Amino acid sequence: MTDLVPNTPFEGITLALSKGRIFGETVPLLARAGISPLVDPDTSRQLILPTTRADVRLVIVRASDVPTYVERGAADLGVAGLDVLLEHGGAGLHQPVDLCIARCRLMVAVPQGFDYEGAIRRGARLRVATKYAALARAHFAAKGVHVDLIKLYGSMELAPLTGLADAIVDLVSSGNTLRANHLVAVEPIADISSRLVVNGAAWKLQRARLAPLVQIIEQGVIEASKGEPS
Ligand code: PRT
Ligand code: MG
Repeated sequence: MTDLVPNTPFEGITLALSKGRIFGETVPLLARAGISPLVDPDTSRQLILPTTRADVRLVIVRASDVPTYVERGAADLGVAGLDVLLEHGGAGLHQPVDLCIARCRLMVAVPQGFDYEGAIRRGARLRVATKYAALARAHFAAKGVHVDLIKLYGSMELAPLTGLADAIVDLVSSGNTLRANHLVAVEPIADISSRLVVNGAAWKLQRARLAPLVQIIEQGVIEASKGEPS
């Protein structure tokens, strides 16, 4: 088996993934390509995971760190939410495949009963808590709404409940988290899914090395969308 001691040169392809929903939804796509991790990141503390293909390994990083690993060439490929790519900028990254996984929407949400439209009509200055400061700033600037952005790193839903903010900008999938916290979505900002990302320079210079794996993953996405069994 490939030696995975840190700093050991690895000649194969390195794919950066975050634990949790992206890992969970990417694994079945990779399995269609004959690639399965040999270690479960939920039970192991290992961050470099060998796979059933000796020439492919996975590295486990924070979701928001995937673009950095791929941009700087520490990983050849990565899987990142469009939210992360838009917020991060995505410069230097080629995005060949929409994996159509980890779908959700980036939304503006406010406490139930808060008159969002009225506040905007009155030209009120809104305090908006979010992890997505760049996306939120661009959204409200395009609407001509004045906002004080409050940068948070998680649990945005708590901000309006404690008086920290009037509104939040966050991802919504089932809507259960908003409901449980007496919040309501009032405005969509973007439809989100996860994308395969490739280092832009590597995509030009090492296309022959990377393209077969990208193609096989893309094929898996197409088959999955047709509901074909893996
Ligand atoms: O959690 P951690 O701080 O480690 O990092 P992360 O939140 O960036 O990672 P992770 O694994 O939670 O999310 C990775 C990616 O999954 C995101 O970048 C999105 O592209 C995608 N995704 C899809 C989501 C959701 N759906 C989602 N529902 N990411 C987060 N959520 C959160 C949301 O922020 C809110 O707190 O789930 C809650 C709402 O869910 P519902 O189902 O109650 O509406
Ligand atoms: Mg999370």
